[in-house]
Amino acid sequence: MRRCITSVMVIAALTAGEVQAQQVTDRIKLNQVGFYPAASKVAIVTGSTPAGSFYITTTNLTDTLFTGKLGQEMQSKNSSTTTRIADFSSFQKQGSYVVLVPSVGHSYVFQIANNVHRSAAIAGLKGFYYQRVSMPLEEQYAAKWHRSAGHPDDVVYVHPSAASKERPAGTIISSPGGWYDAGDYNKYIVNSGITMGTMFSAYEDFPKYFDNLVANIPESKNAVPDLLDELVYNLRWMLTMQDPNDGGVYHKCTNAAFDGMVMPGVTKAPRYVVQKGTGAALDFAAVTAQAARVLRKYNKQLPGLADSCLQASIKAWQWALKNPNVQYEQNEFNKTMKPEITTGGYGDRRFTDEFTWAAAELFITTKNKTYFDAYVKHKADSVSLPGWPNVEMLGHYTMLRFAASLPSYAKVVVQPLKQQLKQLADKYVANASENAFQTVMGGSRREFNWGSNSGAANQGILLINAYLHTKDPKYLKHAVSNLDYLLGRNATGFSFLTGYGSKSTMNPHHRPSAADGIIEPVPGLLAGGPNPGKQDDCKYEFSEPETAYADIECSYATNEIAINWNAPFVYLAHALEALQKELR
Ligand code: 9MR
Repeated sequence: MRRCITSVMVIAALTAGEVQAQQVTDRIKLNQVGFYPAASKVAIVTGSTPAGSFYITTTNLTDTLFTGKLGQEMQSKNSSTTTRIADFSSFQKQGSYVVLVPSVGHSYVFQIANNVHRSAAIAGLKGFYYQRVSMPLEEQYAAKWHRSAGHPDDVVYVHPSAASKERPAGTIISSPGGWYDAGDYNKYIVNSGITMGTMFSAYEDFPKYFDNLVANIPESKNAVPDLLDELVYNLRWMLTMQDPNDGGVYHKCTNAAFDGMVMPGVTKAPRYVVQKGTGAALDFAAVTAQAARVLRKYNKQLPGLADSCLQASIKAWQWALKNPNVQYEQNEFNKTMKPEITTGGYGDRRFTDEFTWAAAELFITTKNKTYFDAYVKHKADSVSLPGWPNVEMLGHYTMLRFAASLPSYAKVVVQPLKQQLKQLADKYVANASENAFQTVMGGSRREFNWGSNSGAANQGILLINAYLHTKDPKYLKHAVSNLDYLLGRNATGFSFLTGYGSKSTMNPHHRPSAADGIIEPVPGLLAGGPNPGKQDDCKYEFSEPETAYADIECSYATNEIAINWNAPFVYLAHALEALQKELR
């Protein structure tokens, strides 16, 4: 299929609409960052087009390097959008190009290159640095987004909902550091849990890759990988959220109400730790158990941290055994307690998945059979994609990661788990061919919910895990389709990672980005993505499931950023960088 013709030949071949062919159009949706040379490469032409062919040309449109046929028109199941597929996978020459479709126009410029996602992947990790709460972000690391420190959180009040004998309401504790959760300025243990687990798992799955990855953060020169340095910044905050008297863990460190759209550090509203809960205790136990395992080899650089984590984990686990069903009930305690707390809920009602995850991490770290028994007792019969209220899969990933070194009594779980993982991955793979965008994301309208982009990224992680355990390249290929989705091959045509792509999220619901007076948003943050629920009541131009995205500050239901959405992006983008040589 590959052939070379000149622009003169392209133009000569055109009949109607020649002029549009010279103009950039967002009707051609593709990963705006680019493609690995050996990987599949797909662009999607939306709307109807009389053209039968498409061309890959140089960015000045003068040289055509590849000609392909557009696929049959498809009707998307997730909106009224119609599409035609431009597959140029066999074109492997490295460089910068556009896709040109007669009478439609040409796409944004993209690259074909090795390490093509490296910069975006590092930016995603650096996004966490920009969320750091209690330290100034210096210009040498933060560039033009440098800012002074946010909330010091060295004076935090125990809210009546969290009062205990040793720490009555109004007791002052110190809970500095950590990352802001999202566009708001609060810190939530449950959401930190899945975020940290996802990124510690990225490290455990690709340690050599991350050992060599530099993100230009203040700790870059120490002898700990930057990914782990970033995680330790939040881990140290998490440890302050445990009540040393009983091992219970406060649900969040928060304002009573959301701050205005101002810079961090500007507001001085009092901060509170609120009600302890089973979800917080178990997510904390899982993270600290995994941290203890991962950080053990950095005992010299981080003295005592691994040991402290393990002790904290066991104490939190024991608290959860005694308190197995303490839901976080903000609306309930607000009826009788002051101040009323109206920030994010992250209230979960079912804790079997948290028990499963924490048990798995504690088991792998300690090899104590009690935890294995708990893992088996709590785990569900089927496996499912993770999300903040559903963390069981993180435990399964960990069990499979250490399958080879499990004691013999525990090996019984390995084959069935692998089988279930593969079945779920196959279900997702099957969705891609039916999808008008040929991505795994979008198999069902239900996938377009609050934070849908994290679903796309988590599907990618699932496929990467399926690949790691089967070595079947189809899983890797389909994981790429979802990275493509996030970076532009979707019905909105947006690259959802701030700072990456020609048409990327510009107005995230993110207080620093809104208040810093800089046109470009803080880079490396993943927007929530299409969500027809429109819980923010903002004005949306489009409202079908896969198009219901508004790049406006107002839209916290589609355009906020959040650590639990950035984390799976970080995993997926770095995993593909690490595995790029294995792409077919
Ligand atoms: O990501 C959360 C989403 O699943 C929930 O539906 C939504 C409403 O409860 O809350 C989201 O989490 C928000 C949190 O409560 C506060 N910080 C911002 C989070 C992202 O919007």
